[in-house]
Amino acid sequence: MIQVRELGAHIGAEVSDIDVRSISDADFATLYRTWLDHNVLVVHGQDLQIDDFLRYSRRFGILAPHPSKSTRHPDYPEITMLGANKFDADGNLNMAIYRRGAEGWHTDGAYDAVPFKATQLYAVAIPSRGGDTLFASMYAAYDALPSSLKDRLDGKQGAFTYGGRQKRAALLNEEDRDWQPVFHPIVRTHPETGRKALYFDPGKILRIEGMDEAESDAVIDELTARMIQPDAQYRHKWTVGDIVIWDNRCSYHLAAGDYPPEEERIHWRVSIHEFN
Ligand SMILES: O=C(O)CCC(=O)C(=O)O
Ligand SMILES: [Fe+2]
Repeated sequence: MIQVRELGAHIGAEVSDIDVRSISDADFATLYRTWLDHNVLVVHGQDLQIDDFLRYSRRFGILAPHPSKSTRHPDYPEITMLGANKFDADGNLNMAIYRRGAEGWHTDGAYDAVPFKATQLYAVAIPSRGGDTLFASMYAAYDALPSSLKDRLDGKQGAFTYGGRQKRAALLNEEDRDWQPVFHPIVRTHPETGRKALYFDPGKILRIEGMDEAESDAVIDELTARMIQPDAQYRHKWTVGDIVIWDNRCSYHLAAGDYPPEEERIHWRVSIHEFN
């Protein structure tokens, strides 16, 4: 019998007493429902090979290689290696690798025409301190907006690219840096729960369509200030063997990016798209 425990208020749940390598369809359905209800799902104590992790991840959807080719696993393109090769040949710390995901609250995949539904991480090596991942609810962000702002955003599309207004592209190969904008509604209805979320990413958005530049910039600043609701957060402290999956359609996340750089912090990571 799967045990479910809520973690943060409005976001985060953990399940115990399961081995993801041999979970039945009925138990997976419970797990999946728990994930949809809580946006972030934690499973502790798993002892996985890469094939096990891929097989389990494929139960959630279709895996896609990340656009950052240089950080893919050499033999498994669908696996991104977080934290690997963070020192160059001269011993310099590569900040784009060390601080990946730590530059600001974000959702993964807003740069894709169809943003991917989920990201899943498996903890392979964890430092002695620091290196947490923080999560916050997009539903709570939407619910807390003043109604005048909700009205202004109704029906508006955002234009997004990989590097956003800062043109951040350190992890992309040269040939992949010319990113064409894609468009998503800022108020996005979750396709499975039917709930409205503030679909927003300050690091990837270029502008809000249908607003002049000054208004768009002002609204982006306002949404940046409002997107994180303190009472709808969960902070994950990692242990080796943890699996955490988050729903990019209804949650933001942020890597703390603060662990001792000489220590290892390695995760296998997959991007998961909806089944067609
Ligand atoms: O390393 C982390 O804690 C999260 C990094 C991140 O933002 C991601 O994998 O999408
Ligand atoms: Fe991320």
